[in-house]
Amino acid sequence: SGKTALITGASRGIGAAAARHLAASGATVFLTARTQEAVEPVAEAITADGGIAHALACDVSRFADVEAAVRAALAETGRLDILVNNAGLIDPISRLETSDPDAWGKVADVNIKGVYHGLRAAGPVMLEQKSGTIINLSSGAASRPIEGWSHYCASKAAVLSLTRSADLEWRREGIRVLGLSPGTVATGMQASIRASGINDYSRLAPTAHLDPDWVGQAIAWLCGKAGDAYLGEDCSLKDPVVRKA
Ligand code: NJP
Repeated sequence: SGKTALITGASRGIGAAAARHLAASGATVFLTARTQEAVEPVAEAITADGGIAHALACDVSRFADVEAAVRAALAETGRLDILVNNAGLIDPISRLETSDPDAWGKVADVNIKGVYHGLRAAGPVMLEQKSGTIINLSSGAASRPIEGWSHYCASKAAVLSLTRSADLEWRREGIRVLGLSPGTVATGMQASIRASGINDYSRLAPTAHLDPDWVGQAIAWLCGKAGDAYLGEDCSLKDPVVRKA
């Protein structure tokens, strides 16, 4: 494709799968996670398969890290076509009354602020290019409560809301911002959910889960569609509050 893609949380799970499929489609991929060591093997495997992959350390809860990752991609390829705001966590799962306020805030820092940081760092670059696709990983948990997941449900609802705001402001400038809610995917996150034993999700058999590779494929497919093939929740047309022309 000749495109440049930045994927957060690409050391495993959905992010790693998305990076593999984006690289297979011809994109130069920048894989990020909190440490370079965690993400390096995934990048090396992509390179061994003939792709172009770079591994970077980037804690999405720190804006300076996200900005630096965007700058690194720009320095190498001169552009940024795709951002997958994928990094996220659910631990520690806990009922509200026993939840740890610091841990609750950490989930908000990664799941909500991390996505905002990605939008804030990539947005100006894509606006300048007048093109780009951003995919934010939300969840079905955005629209319903799940016992023990108050932090996660709230954060994923915020991701959808951020997606709507960015899409409203940027779609006319040629940038698509999509939210993806894939369902129950067989990754390390599901292992945490099973270990918590707190609700029905923890009893779902691993065979009832989606393969993260399929979700990665879906992400690459969405990114490959032309700008007019907009897929996603078309909320911005319902009752938009737009800036004055
Ligand atoms: O998660 P997992 P998934 N800064 O645990 C990274 C959503 N989702 O693939 O730093 C930067 O395998 C971490 O890297 P490391 C979900 O909410 C999932 O299942 O090395 N990166 C790792 O690469 C999330 O938004 C399901 O620990 C940070 C990655 O994030 C996304 O999909 C269903 C970080 C997590 O890998 C990927 O989830 C659904 C930080 N501060 C939505 N903290 C599902 N699995 O069922 C963590 O609807 N990471």
